Amino acid sequence: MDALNLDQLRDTYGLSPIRRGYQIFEGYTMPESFRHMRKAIEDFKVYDDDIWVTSYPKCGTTWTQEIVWNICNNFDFTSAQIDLDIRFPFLEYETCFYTEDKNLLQYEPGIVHKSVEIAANKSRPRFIKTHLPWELLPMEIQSFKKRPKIIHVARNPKDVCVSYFHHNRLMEGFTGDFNLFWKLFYNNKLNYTPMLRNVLSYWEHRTDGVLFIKYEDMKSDISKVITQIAKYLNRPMSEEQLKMLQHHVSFEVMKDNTSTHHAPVLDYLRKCGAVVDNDGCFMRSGKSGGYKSLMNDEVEEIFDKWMEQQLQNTGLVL
Ligand code: PPS
Repeated sequence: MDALNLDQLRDTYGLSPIRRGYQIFEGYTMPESFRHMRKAIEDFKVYDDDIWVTSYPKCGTTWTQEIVWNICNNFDFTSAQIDLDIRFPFLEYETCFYTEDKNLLQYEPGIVHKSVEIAANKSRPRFIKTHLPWELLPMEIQSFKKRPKIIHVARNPKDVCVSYFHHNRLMEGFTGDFNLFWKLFYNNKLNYTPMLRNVLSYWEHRTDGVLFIKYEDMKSDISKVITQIAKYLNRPMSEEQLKMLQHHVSFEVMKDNTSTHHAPVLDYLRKCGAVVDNDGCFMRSGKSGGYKSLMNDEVEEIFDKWMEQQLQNTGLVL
């Protein structure tokens, strides 16, 4: 399938009232609406005491955010009941779900529209989530003029692809099937792709103070990763606090914790007509290796070769 066909198919199955088109910025595919806020993000004022969680979508961002926020907020699980999107704003939310339609904007829960401004005006220390690659971050970070804490979480691309497929049907108006979706992902037609280039853009900066963690390590030993994050953030914690946090961020507990489900945004997207999978939920399966439910051996082999090629000589294993 050639690139032109894929562009057409993406526009047939991947557009909605909150997704008008796509455009390339610094070699990364983004919603075309990113052009409205690129300058504001480039010029975004950064503080040394900011705490950023960065990731390619579906790598464990929400999980990491909940851990980081609680470590930095004295394990105050009562205040943690406030919606995560408010506690820990998503810098480019407005780009992902863009509309100027006043009929739709009336339903916006005050989190999405003007997200750059919302993040800028949070009280310090600010907690900021972004899926942007290093090359599209504020210039003050790229130039090391400011040195906020940056925690990047990565995940195996096959699981990411499957999780992103469900996400696109839940939140981004994608009406196609997985057979089309993986080709769009693999051929860098989806938001924030090329995925591995995005991840590597942070991997390359792990010696410049970026903490790089993996979803798979969180699955296999969450207390070890929580301890690693707390150490990076210079926040000592007791054994008891560690145990409480471990419980609070377990999949079973987070699945019932509506403050981490993006419920207000999902409600808004539903009203915008962007939810295709009406039975889906944000906390979906929370497994490593779950990609096998949708990805056949042939596609898996294509992904394995692609990963091997992209990651060779980088030292990164996903
Ligand atoms: S997003 O939309 O990009 O912010 O999504 P993100 O939070 O990065 O990733 C969502 C996936 O992470 C899973 N998740 C968890 N897994 C294990 N334990 C916990 N606590 C947890 N919290 C979120 C979530 O279920 C998504 O993965 P899939 O494979 O779709 O289930």
